[in-house]
Amino acid sequence: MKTLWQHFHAITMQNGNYNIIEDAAMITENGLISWIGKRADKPQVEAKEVNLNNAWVTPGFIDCHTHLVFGGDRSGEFEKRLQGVSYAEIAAQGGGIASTVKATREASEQELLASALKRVKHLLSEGVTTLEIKSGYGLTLESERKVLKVIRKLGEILPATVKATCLAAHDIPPEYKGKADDYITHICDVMLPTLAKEGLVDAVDAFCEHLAFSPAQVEKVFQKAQALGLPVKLHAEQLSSLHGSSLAAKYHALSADHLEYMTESDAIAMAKAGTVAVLLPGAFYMLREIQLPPMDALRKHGVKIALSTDLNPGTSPMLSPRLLLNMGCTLFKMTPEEALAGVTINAAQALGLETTHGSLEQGKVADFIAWDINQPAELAYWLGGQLATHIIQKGQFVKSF
Ligand code: DI6
Ligand code: FE
Repeated sequence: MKTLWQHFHAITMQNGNYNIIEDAAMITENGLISWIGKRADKPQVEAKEVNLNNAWVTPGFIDCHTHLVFGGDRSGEFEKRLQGVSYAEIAAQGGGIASTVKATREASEQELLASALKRVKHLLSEGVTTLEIKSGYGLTLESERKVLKVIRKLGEILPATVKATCLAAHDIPPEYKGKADDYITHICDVMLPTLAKEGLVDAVDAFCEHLAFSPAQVEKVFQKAQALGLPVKLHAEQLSSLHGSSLAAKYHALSADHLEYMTESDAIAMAKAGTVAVLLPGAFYMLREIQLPPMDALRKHGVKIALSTDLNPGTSPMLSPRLLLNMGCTLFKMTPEEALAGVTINAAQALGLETTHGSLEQGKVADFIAWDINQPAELAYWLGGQLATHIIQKGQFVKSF
């Protein structure tokens, strides 16, 4: 059955720009967009008609970097940081990622699923129709598998496309303290091959930083991922410059993420490789960072820029993709148009989904949001508020407000 959607203005995001079609119409069929254009030009078809009441319509939002499956609660750490204790100090005292690892290992699959559902529903009600979720709070084969299974389950039950990334190289687990190389060997010889074979992994990530893994250690993980036919991505240049983003580019990574400390030479390498720069202003804001990602170098060399919540318990408890748009603009000096590209077409590319998702074009998946706004810039302008009126995934209403 076809559906004809009309009486709306489309912000198509084709080619990364707004590419607005005023007074648009769209035909969807079997979950895909079979036609989109000016209402006056629409073909004659037999279809169910939906009137969107002059809403503005964007592609569904894509959150391409989250850690939303975890046990425990770190709001107490937030209070500590407000009293002046740094993120690194908290980590050194056994808090930080290690405390979430402990709680995640102790939680059952059911508990992890229930708490993740509570968080993810906020993202979905602000228009997220595709998201990536990382493991990385288990750090043993069994507990990484448990988390990845929860991620697969979320993909089955949510009205959203969910990609699973294995981030076993997120931190050095307590049983490998002082033996990071041995843990990397375990990841490469046991964890990745096993989890990949079980069909639980769509991509492989690592945390390249002084307090986590060196570029040489990350490279071993990348080589294994490549041998298993899995795409890679990397947490790089968040707190210091180790040129992890250039290493990511060398392995044709889908994305390098964070990037505050990246250099122009990293940007050149990423542009050449087509590696997307995923910026995470939530973590920047929560950690009160002051070093901005090199926006001019990214633009100059034509690196695609995506934005993501980084939803995680330690550095970015961000439940709102619209607040993310605002932070991309206010903190990282993006334009509202760049910010919107960052949560649509460029985020799709960061997940390897740019041919099927991220813009309103014929042949793409019919994931879209209707907004009660008068100008596209309002999406990034209002701080909070309920602006979405309808969320449509694969051509079906998921939620109306
Ligand atoms: N960078 C981050 O910002 C998160 N992970 C990472 O590699 C932090 C994760 C946490 O503190 O729990
Ligand atoms: Fe992250």
